[in-house]
Order: sequence, then structure tokens, then C-alpha cells
Amino acid sequence: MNVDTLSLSEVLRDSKIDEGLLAIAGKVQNKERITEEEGLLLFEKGELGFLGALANHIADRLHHGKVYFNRNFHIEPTNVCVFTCNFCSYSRLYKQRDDGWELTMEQMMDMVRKYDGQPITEVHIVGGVHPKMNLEFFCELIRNIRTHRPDLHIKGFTAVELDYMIRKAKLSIADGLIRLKEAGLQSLPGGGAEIFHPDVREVICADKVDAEGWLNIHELAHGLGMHTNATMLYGHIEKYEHRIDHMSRLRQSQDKTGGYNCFIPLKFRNKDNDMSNIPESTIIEDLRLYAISRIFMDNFRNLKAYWPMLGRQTAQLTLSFGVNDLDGTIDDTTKIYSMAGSEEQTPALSTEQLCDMIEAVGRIPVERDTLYNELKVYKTEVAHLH
Ligand code: V47
Ligand code: SF4
Repeated sequence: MNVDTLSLSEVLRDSKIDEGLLAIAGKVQNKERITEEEGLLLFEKGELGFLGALANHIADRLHHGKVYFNRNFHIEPTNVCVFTCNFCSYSRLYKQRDDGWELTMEQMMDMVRKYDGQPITEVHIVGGVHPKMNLEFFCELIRNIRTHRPDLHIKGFTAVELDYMIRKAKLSIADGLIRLKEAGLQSLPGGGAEIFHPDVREVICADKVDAEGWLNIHELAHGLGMHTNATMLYGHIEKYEHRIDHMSRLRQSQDKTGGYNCFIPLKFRNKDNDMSNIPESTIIEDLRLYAISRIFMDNFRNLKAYWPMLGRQTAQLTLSFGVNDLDGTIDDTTKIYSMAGSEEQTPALSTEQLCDMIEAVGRIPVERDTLYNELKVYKTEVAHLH
């Protein structure tokens, strides 16, 4: 469907489409925000092609066929965790720590040194919530990375990790964030958000920071000039209403601060966890969700599909459903997904492979930094399928 030359309403007018859906298409065309009720209608009645056309239209309007990626690597300091999220296949309780890992400062610095001389722009630090790895330890880690490699953008620690380490240090959240920022922390990843609604949160991750706490940490970070991401763990026990509630809270938070870089839906994987009885969502549902996120989250410029979780082909498909970011070239240093049964057991892609994946679906690969500044456009002519 060529939505550039025909107006969306013209294309849809004769298609016997639901009146409510038609009204949403009109809003999308006029760049108007859709309501929560309309978001719900999209989940209930929007078929894949319709949602894809709208989402693609918005993504093209914003990004003109460009798809972003960055060059990063992950450090996962530990998988020992005081919390007991039922969907987590990765963590080990402190008493079972012999079964998990706890990296020393030297081991983590060896990982950083491994990339010496390579054009990596970001390190992503995230892990379990270890009762003995404290705020001072992580400030030292950040300072060490900064000293060794000042050009590397340090993105680290979910709101869950921050809430625990800062409270344990008996500081206010704002003061704890200031300490980390002074050490050299530059932005926060989007994990730990899961599903905000208490009816779901109490079942899947009752004991960690709640919605208000998560949002407060991100908004305080924005107030200090740090950028952050936001995620949503979907495809388990949540209902469409809970997804809309989650996205709506993020949309309101973004209205307040403008500090979120991107939204990342994370597909629940069911291997080896306490929710393994729940079937995983289908690819159709995944694509519908990406498209609806693009339509509903009108103040998030960037929608990221995390390819190690989705697998390469589904990640490519999402590029026709509103996604404009495929995260990074990522080395095989992240285990949170492979342990939960993701498609990619050793997620690593060279820049060339990532560019080929993007070009194969008619998009333009662009390397970005953490803050979405463009570092290199890999293909300047209009991509062939577009
Ligand atoms: O909060 C845990 C998710 C998140 C499972 O900001 C699972 O750029 C699916 O947030 N099935 C942590 N998901 C990782 C994260 C992240 C990842 C990539 C990029 C960014 C970013 C952030 O991983 C957790 C949770 O939602 N997770 N277990 C599972 N079984
Ligand atoms: Fe711990 Fe994070 Fe796993 Fe929850 S998802 S148990 S907080 S590592």
C-alpha cells in the first residue's frame, strides 16, 4: 500500500473498515494523538495489514526509511538476585550463588579492555540485584571504565537495580543518581518496567520496585540531564488493557520530561522459568504489538526491536511495522535472553550482517550513538523495495 501518494483515508475509505478504526487512521494522518480507548480498539480489532500501514506511515514520516543500530557490548556483573520475578530464567538466589556468576572488578575491566582499539561507542551494564554489590562498587566500576576509555558512553542499571542499591546506601534516589552521574554514568536502560499495572505486577514480580518507583527514578534521571529507555514485557498473563495502561503511563511520563530515547517491547520467552506453562505469543501478535506501540506512543521517536530476543527474521519483519531501531551489534556477552529460550543463543552480528539485514527489507542502515546522533549512513540512495 503506497501511503505516500494516496492519503490514508482514501486508501481505507472503500475497504469496509470499522468506523472507529477509520477515525484512528484519520488521526494518524493528521498527526493527532489517539486515546486509550482507541488504543484498545486497535488491539481488539486492528488486523495486521491495517496496523502495519499506519505504523509504517508514521515511521516513514519520522525517519524516512532509516533504521538505526549502534556498536555496543554488554557487561552483566552477576545473575545473583535478591528478587524472584517469575518470568526470569536467568537469576539465582544468593543461597544458590555457586550456580551463578559474580564478576570481579578485574574481570569486568578485562571485558572492557577486550574492545580496546575497536570502534564501540556504548557499554550496557545490567544484571541481577546482588545483595553485596553496592553503590560504591558500581561507582568505582564506572570511574574505572571512564578512566580507561573516556569515549565510551556508559548506559547502566535498571530502575530495579538502582532502587535497591541507592536505598541500601541510605541515600535519596536523587542523591544516589547524582553520585552515579558524577562517577560517569550517562544513561539508563529501560529494563524492570515489565507491566506497571498492579494486578499483573503482583503476580509476575511482586517484590521489586513498583510502577511509581520505576517512573520516579526515570523522571529524576531526566531531571539530571540523563536519557533513559523504557521497556514493556508482553505476551504472558497481561490483557490488552494492561498493555494500554503501561504505554499510557509512559506516554504521560514522556510528556512531562521528554527524557526517553526509545520504547522497547520485550517478548516474554518461556524456557526454564516459573511461567513456562504460558505459551509464547505468535509472530502475528508480536507484529501487531509493535505497530500499535508506534501508533499509540506518539511522543517516542524511536521504537526498538531487540533482535537477540526476537530472532533475526522477526526483527526484520518488525521494520515494516513501525520499528526504526535494531539495537546493537552486541557480542555474546548477554545471557538474559538465551537462558529464557530466545532464538539467538549466541547473539553477535557484525556491522556488515546488520546492514545486510536492514537493506534486505528496503531500509537504510544508519549507525547511531546512544543519543541517536547519526554517526554513519551506510546507504544514501532510496532503498530498493521502498
Ligand atoms: O526487565 C527477563 C526482560 C529485561 C525475560 O534499554 C525477559 O536498550 C523476556 O531491559 N523473557 C532486562 N524478557 C533487559 C532490558 C533491555 C534489553 C535490551 C535493551 C535495553 C535498552 C534494555 O529483560 C527485564 C525483563 O523485562 N526479561 N526475563 C524472559 N523470560
Ligand atoms: Fe532479578 Fe531482574 Fe531476574 Fe527480576 S528480572 S529476578 S530483578 S534479574
